[in-house]
Amino acid sequence: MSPQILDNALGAVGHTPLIRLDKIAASKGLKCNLLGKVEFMSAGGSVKDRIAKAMVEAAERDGKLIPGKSVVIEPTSGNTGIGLAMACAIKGYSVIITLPNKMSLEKEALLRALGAEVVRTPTEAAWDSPESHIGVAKRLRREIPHSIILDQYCNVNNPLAHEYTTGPEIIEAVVSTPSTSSRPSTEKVDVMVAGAGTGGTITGISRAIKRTHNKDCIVVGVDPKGSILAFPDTLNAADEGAQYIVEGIGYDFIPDVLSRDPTHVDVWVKSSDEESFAAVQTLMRSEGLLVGGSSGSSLSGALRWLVTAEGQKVANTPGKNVVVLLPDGIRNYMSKPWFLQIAMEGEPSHLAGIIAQALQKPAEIPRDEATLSVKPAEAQARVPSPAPASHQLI
Ligand code: P1T
Repeated sequence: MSPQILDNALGAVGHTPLIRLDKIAASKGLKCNLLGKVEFMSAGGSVKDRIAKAMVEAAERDGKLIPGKSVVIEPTSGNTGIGLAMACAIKGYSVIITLPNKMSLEKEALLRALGAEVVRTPTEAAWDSPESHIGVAKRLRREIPHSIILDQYCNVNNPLAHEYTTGPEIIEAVVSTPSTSSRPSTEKVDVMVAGAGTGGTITGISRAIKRTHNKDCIVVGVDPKGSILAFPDTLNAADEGAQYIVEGIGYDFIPDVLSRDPTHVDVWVKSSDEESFAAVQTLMRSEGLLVGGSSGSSLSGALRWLVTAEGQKVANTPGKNVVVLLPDGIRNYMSKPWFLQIAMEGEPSHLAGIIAQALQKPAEIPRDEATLSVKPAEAQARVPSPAPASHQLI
């Protein structure tokens, strides 16, 4: 990111860090480098800020948006909506977001805070029914003057945003970190792991890496059980149609912007809610990274692939770089039962027992400890005089 003053928050979209996941790698016995692309550090809090900015700017270049008049409508699992609402707040367009019921209250609250209208739709509605988030968006577009759907499912600027920004950022971070004896590196992206929703992220990053950097990079797609995006289709058969809790990945149709061509996505892994949430907890507790549910899916998918025959060759080679995309942050999910469970009902730390024991002792405080480190006479002398009324916070 430029060290200069930014024109507005859109200047702080993307430019996210690539961070070593050393403790997780060590705990799994991996010799390769495990690296996380941490997208919650983008201005709107997710990887989808990038496409929102790109789609709005492209529509402006094409003369399709008029400030003060245009109404941007978008069906989304929330993050694209947040990016669009942010861009439109800055640029002066109205926004309507159609959002399936399963998506978090936090996303709806953020959207409304940014000035968007939010219409909830039934999660179970088939994508092509008039009740789905896509169907409702189309119905609104027919009725509302000056409205437009930028359509992340078909818009070429979705994968292009990742081909031009996310992919090159990953490549640059890897290439510009020299190999040393204590931290060996091939200085190449050897494996790239990402979940798929619209598929724009994985398709765009794959193109950037394979076309400009390493044509032999193995791109691993992660698709939740219940979705049909993984290829070949036989991978999806067992759980097709099953509901899952993780937000943002998986669909009941194949979006136009997802390339399932094996030259783009080499191999697919199916993920479960259970594994995803356990991986979120590991990312928080081991690496201090406050990521969302689909980041857990990416990590658990990566670890699952690294134990396959092909994966082990990478896992056992020092210096190989495995990059895992971590699409959003826990801000989006703070009220979700799965998060409260891992946060509030997780294994207590070793201090819990010590605290309980300490507090069982008599509550009386010995005289010489009454003011902690300051002796009574000294403490008296240091008591500050009350603040003037104007400084008091009420
Ligand atoms: O759409 P895609 O580039 O494949 O990214 C998948 C993805 C992963 N994780 C999270 C948390 C996401 O929000 C998404 C995609 N989100 C949308 C499609 C959306 O409308 O926000």
